[in-house]
Amino acid sequence: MSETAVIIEREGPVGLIGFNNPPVNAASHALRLGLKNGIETFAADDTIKVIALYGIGRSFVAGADIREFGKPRKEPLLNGLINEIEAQEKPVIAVCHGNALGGGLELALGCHARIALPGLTVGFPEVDLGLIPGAGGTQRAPRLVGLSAALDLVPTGKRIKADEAVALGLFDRISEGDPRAVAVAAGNDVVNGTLCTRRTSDLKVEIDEDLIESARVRTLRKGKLLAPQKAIDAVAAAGKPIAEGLAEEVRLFQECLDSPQRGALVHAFFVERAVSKIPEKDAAPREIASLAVIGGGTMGSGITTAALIAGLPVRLMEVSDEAVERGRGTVLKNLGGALKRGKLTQEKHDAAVARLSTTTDIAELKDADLVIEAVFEDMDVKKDIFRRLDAAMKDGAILASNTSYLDINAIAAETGRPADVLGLHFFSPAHIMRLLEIVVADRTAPEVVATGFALAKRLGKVGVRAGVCDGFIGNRILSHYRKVADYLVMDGATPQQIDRALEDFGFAMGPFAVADLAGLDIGMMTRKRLAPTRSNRERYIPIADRICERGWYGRKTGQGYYLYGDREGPNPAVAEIIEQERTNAGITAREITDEEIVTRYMTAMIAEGTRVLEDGIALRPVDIDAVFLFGYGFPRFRGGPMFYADTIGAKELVRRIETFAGEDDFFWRVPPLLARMAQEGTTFADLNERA
Ligand code: 3H9
Repeated sequence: MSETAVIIEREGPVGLIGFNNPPVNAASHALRLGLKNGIETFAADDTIKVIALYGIGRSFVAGADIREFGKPRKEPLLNGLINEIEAQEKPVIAVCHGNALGGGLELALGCHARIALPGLTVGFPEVDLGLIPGAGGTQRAPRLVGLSAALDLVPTGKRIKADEAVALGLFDRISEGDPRAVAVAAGNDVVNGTLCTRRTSDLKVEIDEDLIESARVRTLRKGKLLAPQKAIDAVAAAGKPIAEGLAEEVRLFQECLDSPQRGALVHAFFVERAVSKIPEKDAAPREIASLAVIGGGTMGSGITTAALIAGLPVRLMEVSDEAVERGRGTVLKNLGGALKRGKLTQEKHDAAVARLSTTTDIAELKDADLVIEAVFEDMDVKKDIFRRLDAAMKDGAILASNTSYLDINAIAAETGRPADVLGLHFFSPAHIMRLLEIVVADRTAPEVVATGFALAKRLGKVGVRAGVCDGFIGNRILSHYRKVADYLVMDGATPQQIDRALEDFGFAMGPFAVADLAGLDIGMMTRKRLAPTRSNRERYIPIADRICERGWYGRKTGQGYYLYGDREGPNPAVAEIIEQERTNAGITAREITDEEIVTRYMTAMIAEGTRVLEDGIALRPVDIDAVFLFGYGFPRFRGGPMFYADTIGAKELVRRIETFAGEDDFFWRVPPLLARMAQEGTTFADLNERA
């Protein structure tokens, strides 16, 4: 007998249960039903002496089916099923390949022996989804690997490979071969006594309160997530009898399941995958076997580093031998850093270095399949480079600009091949930040867009499709809501209060700390560039200009909003500048609460995000969420700005904007789309579903 999601077969004394639920064998309702049926069938069959579970396709089981969270639960539940499996009289073994994650690993731990295939990855990624393992993992893992190793796995979501899993005692051995064949062989080993079986629950674990306490301190240092704390609580219960520990786990799992963080983190998981669903997804990408990068500054060398790490040969071009050497030096430093952090082995590091070549001659780039221009933000310079690239590059090469703001249509128009031109906007440091905005100009060919997405994947980045406008998705929205921080300072808050309030909300860094890090001269250049188009109705805050006039550009000059070096802390001279500017504008500072800071900042972000959707610059709300989660340090446990917007609701957002418009009806305008949503009672999630 067989179910679609589970294939049941007999091979002599071995009862085989094969999971067949592509693409990752998530433990969906159908899979659980099939598994239960298989176990019961073989339990009642006297010819079967051992039951072996294995995965068909890419994986053993990648965990519970994430799509089922938040919906009514259907029996059999995974935790109960695993307990039943462990209680079986006939030995049940798990043969795992690909991924055994979350509930998949828990299923294996409930079996009586575990075989890993080489290449297997195991771990408890539940905490990344705002959950804890809820099917016995917090009780069985410590029993198998001890408290210390369990605390290194369960609250962290860390994924480990087969050899480490065996070394820790999580798995019994590694066997090579096809999963089904290994399952048959291992089953026979159980029958002939060469593979021992036991129940994990029969093992005991000592709970050392000091270890628990230090895990709590370590976890708290990492931020405001609920699940890792609950995971530690659950592991701490592993010292109790198994039934009590399992009951405690169920209680803590439910607490996490009901928390808003879980909804946001599950959304963030799907965001990363949803953004690759683009209109051009069926176009065949061009092959990219080599890259050229123009510009060896921070961005150019970061992009070069990312491509070298991904295995691509890169030719880096600069204007002079000295500039080439500087760029090369930065790339080597970046690669050295990756080696030190364990991101690269020595061998891979050396191979990456060997793939780097440099030149000062644009003609030498001609054979590259893709060239990325990453020089400073000056339209004339970029146009000149694209004219020269058009003349130099082979037919079919893709010409990309890493501009953060400028008009890709205007750049493409300088070439005789606008269909081959697009924007590839990396975020600094480009070898670390995961976001890549793929900016599609009016005439960019579908296969060129598809190539951008293929490149993002190859570089381990999250590619997000963006349309052409000043700043694309991220920087356009940023330049809007960032003004709110300046307005709030002018009206009475300090930059430090604003940073703290937004960091408490969950941002990795507040806007003034970020400005100091990026360099205050960058904001100054943008303000200068946009000055001719600025409306005289726009409220303009000159504080940042006053700071820049003193030559204070933030971290790199030792001071900005904050002091750096030996005298860390808020810059007292900036407080004087603020005071002076308030006096000049006739403003008396008022009391501003942290709540007001977050409310205004987030409302402005959502309002501009809505306009980006109205203008078709972002395809869907999820694309905006992805940009902010992967490029702007937006707190993952809040799901992204548009997901967060739904937790407030369109009606309330409209009310807020209308209230703020009482003070400034130029900045605070209700986007028509938001007004419509408020009227219809719809959400950004509805827009995602409709797209
Ligand atoms: C859990 O187990 C709770 C239990 O403790 C307690 C229960 C009581 N469910 O990533 P990919 C989809 S919590 C549903 O592109 P890859 C994914 O959305 C769970 N769907 O492939 C995508 O769909 P689409 C703990 C899932 O090869 C497609 O599969 N487990 C699930 O790059 C391909 O995914 C996890 O957190 C799922 N569990 O990476 C594991 N997983 O094609 C999360 C994937 O429509 N998953 N999908 O866009 C992963 O880490 C990666 O997907 C994996 C494969 C490494 C498995």
